[in-house]
Amino acid sequence: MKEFFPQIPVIKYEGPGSTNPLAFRHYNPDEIIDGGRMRDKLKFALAWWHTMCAEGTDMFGSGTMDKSFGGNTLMETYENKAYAAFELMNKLSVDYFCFHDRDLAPEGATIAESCANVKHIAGIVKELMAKYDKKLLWGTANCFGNPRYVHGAGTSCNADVFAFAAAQIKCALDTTIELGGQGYVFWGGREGYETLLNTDMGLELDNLARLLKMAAEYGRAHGFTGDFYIEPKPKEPTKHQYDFDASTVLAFLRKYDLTKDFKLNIEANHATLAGHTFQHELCVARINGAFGSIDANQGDMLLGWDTDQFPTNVYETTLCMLEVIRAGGFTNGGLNFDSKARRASMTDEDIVHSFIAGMDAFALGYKLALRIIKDGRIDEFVKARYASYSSGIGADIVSGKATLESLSDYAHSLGDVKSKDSGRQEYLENILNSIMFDR
Ligand code: XLS
Ligand code: CA
Ligand code: CA
Repeated sequence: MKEFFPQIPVIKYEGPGSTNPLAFRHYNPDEIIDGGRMRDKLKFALAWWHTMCAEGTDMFGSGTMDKSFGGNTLMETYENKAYAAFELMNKLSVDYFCFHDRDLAPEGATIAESCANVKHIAGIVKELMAKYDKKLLWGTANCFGNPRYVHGAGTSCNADVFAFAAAQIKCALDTTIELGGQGYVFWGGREGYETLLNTDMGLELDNLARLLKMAAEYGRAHGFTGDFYIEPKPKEPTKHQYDFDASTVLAFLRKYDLTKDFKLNIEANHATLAGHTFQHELCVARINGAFGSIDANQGDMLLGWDTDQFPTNVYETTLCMLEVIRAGGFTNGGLNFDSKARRASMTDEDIVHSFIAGMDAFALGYKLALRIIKDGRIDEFVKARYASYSSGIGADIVSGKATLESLSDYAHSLGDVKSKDSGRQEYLENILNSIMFDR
């Protein structure tokens, strides 16, 4: 079989002392960590759209990278993307991948042709999955790129467009099931609005819920046992995306009784666009029993858009993994690199450096998160901070025994109360640094 990246070796673990740029220093796929192999705990996934398709175009210029992989026809190009993807995953010990229908295969003249194209490439992908022992983390449908979705898909003002989106989702879901996918993602794409002067928000949200319900019913009836996810994002492409952040999505899922089938796919860059930290969004998902999967990337804090950079900030990966551990680890979800090499990083080596950087940052973050838990000082501080709720009046509040009157009587008996409990943020930040760096 043709090799697409002949200059790239199989990337090996060489340990923290290595200066070989084509080696892992922290990700050691078969090493046991926290009771399992690192590769099974981190569940890294390649995002087909960025790695196999994105050519570095931006608003001001055309592509800087060639992702045709030597294909002479459109279909051959997409076939080659599949072969190249598995070669990369194999060389990088990335065990999962994620796709949109449109990344796998090009759109045809009709929905039937488009779906046949997806099924054709999925046939090749299925064989490659068996050959390389790779798995599908999640699939999704691109219901935002084609101009027909200018007003949204599930929230479009045009019922024919809604039906078209349903057909596309059915095909993408069938493909996900056929490939044994563990998840199916809905990212709102163009589900949002620009102005309320032309928008019936109530109807749009009701319709979006109808579409999700239909997808869940269809998936369950056709053997899909994985998780459906909604991926929150506050803005881009529309000014106001309906799936603004984790809390907004949870309210939506509860209103429409969708919590049984849907969890959250939290993306780091979307969290920061919403004005939250990545850790905040993960925590909201976790404490609401809705933690599902992660789109691993990072944004640029000086830019107001979705830059989808490979994650290298070890504070972020550490605090992220702390949340993942607290959530009990991944079940159907994993860490999908919804990330791309910068436009100016245009060589194949840059793709590999990007993955190594992201994977090492997460492997290191995982080890550091375990160290934080083992150290125990931060957890102990938090526990002690709320100790007043374990006995006396606090225990009555927590158990539901206390009433407004009983609390009023209690407060009157105190006469006055002062809070002298320091939050000790700097002390804790110093502990965090000490756990991360003092060795
Ligand atoms: C775009 C989203 C998208 C989803 C999948 O901003 O991150 O890539 O992850 O549709
Ligand atoms: Ca994403
Ligand atoms: Ca993104």
